[in-house]
Amino acid sequence: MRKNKLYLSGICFSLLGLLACSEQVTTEPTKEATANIQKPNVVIFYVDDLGYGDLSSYGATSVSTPNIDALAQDGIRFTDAHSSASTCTPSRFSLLTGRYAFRNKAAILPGDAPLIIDHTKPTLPKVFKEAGYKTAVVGKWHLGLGDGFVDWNKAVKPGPIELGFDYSFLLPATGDRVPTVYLENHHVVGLDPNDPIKVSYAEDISDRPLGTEAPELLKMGADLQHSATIVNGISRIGWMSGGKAAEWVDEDFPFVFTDKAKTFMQESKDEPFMLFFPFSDIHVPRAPNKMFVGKTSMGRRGDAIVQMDWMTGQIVDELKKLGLYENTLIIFSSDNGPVLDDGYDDAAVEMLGDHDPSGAFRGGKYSAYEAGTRVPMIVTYPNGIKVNGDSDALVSQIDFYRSLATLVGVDVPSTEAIDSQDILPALLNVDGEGRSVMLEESFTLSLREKNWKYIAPFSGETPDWLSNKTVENGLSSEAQLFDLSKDLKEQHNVIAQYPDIATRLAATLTNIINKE
Ligand code: NG6
Ligand code: CA
Repeated sequence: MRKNKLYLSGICFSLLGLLACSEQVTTEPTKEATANIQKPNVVIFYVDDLGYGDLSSYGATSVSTPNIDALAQDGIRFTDAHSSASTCTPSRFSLLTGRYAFRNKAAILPGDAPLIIDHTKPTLPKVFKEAGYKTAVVGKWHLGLGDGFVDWNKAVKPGPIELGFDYSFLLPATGDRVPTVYLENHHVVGLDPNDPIKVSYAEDISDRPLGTEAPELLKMGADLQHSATIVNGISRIGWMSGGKAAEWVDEDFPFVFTDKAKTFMQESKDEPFMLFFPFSDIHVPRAPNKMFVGKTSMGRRGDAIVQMDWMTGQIVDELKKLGLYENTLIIFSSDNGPVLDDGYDDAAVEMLGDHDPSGAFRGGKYSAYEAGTRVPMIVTYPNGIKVNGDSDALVSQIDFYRSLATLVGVDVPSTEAIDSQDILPALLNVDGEGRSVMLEESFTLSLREKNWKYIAPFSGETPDWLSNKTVENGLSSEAQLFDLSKDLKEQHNVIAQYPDIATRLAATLTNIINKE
């Protein structure tokens, strides 16, 4: 059984300083004491496919992200922070479970996949609930729903509610996958019972035109994979029929999602809350609202970054209006590295100019190289952070689980969240220590140890769509070793010079794999 600990936050930080607070008081609090303690709210902004170099606070000059930059000014800007994987579903799986996705064979999911997290087991939102928090997820899900075949006309479950979120408002899979409807808690929003919705990833059941048949209806062209059912002038992966009244309009996302998040915060302002806010931006299809069109010279992808920055500002402003900003720990990060062409003719490549979405790193989304997982990460918490600035601590999003559990005073047994480490000191102080070793998931596995980066050999078959991509996936049938202290861009495989280091890192990787 877990034991709740009293974790001093808020007031305590200003009175006693950080050190006193990171040492937890292990006695059970009295009722009066608990009433005096203001537990911090937690907001996790989780952008889709945002690269290390995509923010002005991380060096971008072709796009300006003032709202996110203000967070960087006010908190800690991490320079060696990582999503646990270089694709979306595995990263989200690890963030919410504290376990590597390979243990669950979690890969990119179709839009009708069952929920891949076991709802009978502990999860990050359940940790928050145990600490007395209200919890919500608003935005892109992509972790599957239901336990097999989903009937979208009935209650869709298990899903986030069963995983420990009190409220959920979802884009069920990705913007480029059907169903193109919102799911609020267990139900599709605005569904007309006389027009039942059906979804298939196996056969064409579409009652709408397809991208392959009616390209004249499209706002932008797409590859074959993204050329099935057309909704809102955008062809998608998968087929859908019915549900006409429930269709989303992609250009409305910035308002729809921020409104839902604001409402949740307003309704929860008197109790501690945790809000997980995964954006649909800047994943394809990029369809920014007209308010943001033309705001950069980079076309749809750049404008989607501006839109995402605006949404971040809206939510932070609401926290400020509610008087909650000081006592809220905000984490801003991305689920994987950047990609330009991900299936739609949105001119992301042609209009890039001299913008470098990967920053100084090699690769991008899907890649075993650093840019696959090294992403922007900013943490603010005015009541809790002692020293602002840049941190080069090695941190992984898989560590949110144990770090946030410590923050809210919940003990996590060693059998739970087995891959997560408590790195709360690094989240609260520029000098706080991060990890000594860190695993990165892609189509293979890699291991970081300080300046060393080992990439395990890949023996599987690279999917065609991945081989065709311009992004360098970093896969090789031979093991690779890079010294990032001299070769940040992973150009020189030095495995022949340092065979012992490679052997040691490979052994550490095997130990992690065999952990359970
Ligand atoms: C890929 C899609 C890509 C994107 C990705 C998921 C093809 C050819 N490509 O399979 O467009 O949707 O899945 O991205 O279908 S992620 O960020 O959610 O992992
Ligand atoms: Ca992603």
